[in-house]
Amino acid sequence: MTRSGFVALAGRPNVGKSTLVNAAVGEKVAIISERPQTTRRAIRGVCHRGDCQMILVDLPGVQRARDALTERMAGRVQQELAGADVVLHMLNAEQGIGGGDRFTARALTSGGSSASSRVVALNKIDRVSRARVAELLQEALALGVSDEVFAMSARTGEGVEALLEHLALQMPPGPFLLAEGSASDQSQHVLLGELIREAAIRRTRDEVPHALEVLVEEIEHPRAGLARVRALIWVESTSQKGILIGAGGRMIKAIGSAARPELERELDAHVHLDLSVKVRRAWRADEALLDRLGIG
Ligand SMILES: Nc1nc2c(ncn2[C@@H]2O[C@H](COP(=O)(O)OP(=O)(O)OP(=O)(O)O)[C@@H](O)[C@H]2O)c(=O)[nH]1
Ligand SMILES: [Mg+2]
Repeated sequence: MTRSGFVALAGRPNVGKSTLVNAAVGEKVAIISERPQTTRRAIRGVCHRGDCQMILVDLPGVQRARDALTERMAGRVQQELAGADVVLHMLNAEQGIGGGDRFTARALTSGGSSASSRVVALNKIDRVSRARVAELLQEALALGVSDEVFAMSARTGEGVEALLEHLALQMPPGPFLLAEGSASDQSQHVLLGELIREAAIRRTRDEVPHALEVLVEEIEHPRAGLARVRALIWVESTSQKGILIGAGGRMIKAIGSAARPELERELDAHVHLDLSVKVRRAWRADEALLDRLGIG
């Protein structure tokens, strides 16, 4: 008898939710960066353990909504948490447990889900001493989210398998929900756009990472082994556009060079990448546009 279900990942920005999803799936389905609020969409990553199919739902970090974009992100988090078989609350050992984690813990414990359907993971234990891990595990228990607290490092892989095995045991009996060969539910256009966005946010700072979005307009295969990808990077002001293009076009070239190997791996072809930067004022407040981008 097979088992299957959804595990939704809750936690502050930057705790390593997307890193864990990629580790569980065994390929890159979600982008990762040091900048908080990297993830904007709910991404379903497929993970098989024995006769169990787990669908890990990577979610944006919980935060205060400031505009239509972040409001949609927060709304989607609530919806996914309510619909999951198990909620995994992730904590960051490097930063310690703070107000943001307690806020999430309260939201999870008041949400009507039973304690048995919640699990806590203390991530980034590669950054702290064993004694500190023991201390943080006690603090994690005190959050009251779950009695099941796992220590792990999504980066080194330590503790990841034990966590996944535990999660798999929580999945209810049922047929597989997604085709066995698929790694995620994202369209190729969205995934390629995300890979380009990752290259761009890793090279920018302050408000710029939050102000940019990438739209893949066209993926062509002019001949076997060659793909042509045309993408637009949106920013919100002309000064941000200047930053993204850079002196003599150096920045946009660097973003393209960093993204191209990722796209090539994904498309299994040599890639011609045509990137342009466009100012789209207040796109984060444009509801119709956010619909088109599939956010929320
Ligand atoms: N040292 C260490 N770094 C980690 C670990 N897991 C993730 N990171 C790093 O932490 C940063 C944030 O990781 P993400 O996976 O993007 O975090 P997230 O929770 O998805 O963040 P948002 O999408 O913004 O909510 C990245 O720089 C990762 O490389 C870990 O176990 N150890
Ligand atoms: Mg993320």
